[in-house]
Amino acid sequence: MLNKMKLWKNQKTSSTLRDKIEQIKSRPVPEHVAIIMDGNGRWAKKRALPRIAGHHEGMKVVRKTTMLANDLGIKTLTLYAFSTENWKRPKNEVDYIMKLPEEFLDTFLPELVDNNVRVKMMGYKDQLPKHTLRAIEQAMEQTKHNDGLILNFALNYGSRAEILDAVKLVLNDYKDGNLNENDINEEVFSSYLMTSEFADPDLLIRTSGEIRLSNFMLWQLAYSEFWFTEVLWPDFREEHLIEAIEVYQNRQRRFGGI
Ligand code: V0D
Repeated sequence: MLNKMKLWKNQKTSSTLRDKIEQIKSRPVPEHVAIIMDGNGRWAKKRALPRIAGHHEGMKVVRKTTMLANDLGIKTLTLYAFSTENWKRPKNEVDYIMKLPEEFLDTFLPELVDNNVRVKMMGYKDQLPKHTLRAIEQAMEQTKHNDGLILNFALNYGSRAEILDAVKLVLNDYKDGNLNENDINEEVFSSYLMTSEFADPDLLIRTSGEIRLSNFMLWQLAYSEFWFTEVLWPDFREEHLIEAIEVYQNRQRRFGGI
């Protein structure tokens, strides 16, 4: 009897989840969602586990989040996986993190291919270990004809450096006579950023209770909706992404018309 109850309860929860997905899809879905995946270390500490255990758990959440984003019809999912500041962490932790793309892709690349997901990366590639970059470039190559969700990993990314590099590129084009001062506007400047191929994020999610941007997509987030949660990234579930999007859709409905 108890087991039957459990079964019934589970079925009920999963059907409301499906209902909510259908509800979300009947209204405008954010085209570009960006997530700062924070709280892996804290998740591990709470369990007296090494920090790397939190990163590993966080990697599994990337998979689930990607699949749901794809189901919802989100066009681009940008995930902040590693910042230019993260090199300051202990070497063994950085070494471990740099193996995660390989582990992730060894396990999930076939599933991404099956689900028409296209893998991309933005960030400074030069400092990345060869093995990390090789795995990611292989994934980008193998998914380049997919036209479903774009899964964009921000890896060794920093927004101020990105903006300064864009300024330098602008100056170069100016110096070479390819660009006039009066032609430089927001749209043109955007085209010099690493994100030139993407629309600006409609929705930013940050987990783990920190209410700041930490040098993430400063230019691109100028008009985005923000959704913050205390939930640690390894504890982030379908229901949380759904809630964030519901909040986004309600804000759009209330303020979008004015
Ligand atoms: C650690 C939580 C997947 C954030 C998620 C190298 C911190 C798990 C990837 C990944 C990381 C990156 C590129 C790719 C496929 C997978 C990843 C890093 C960290 C930084 F093509 N998880 N993940 N990359 N963590």
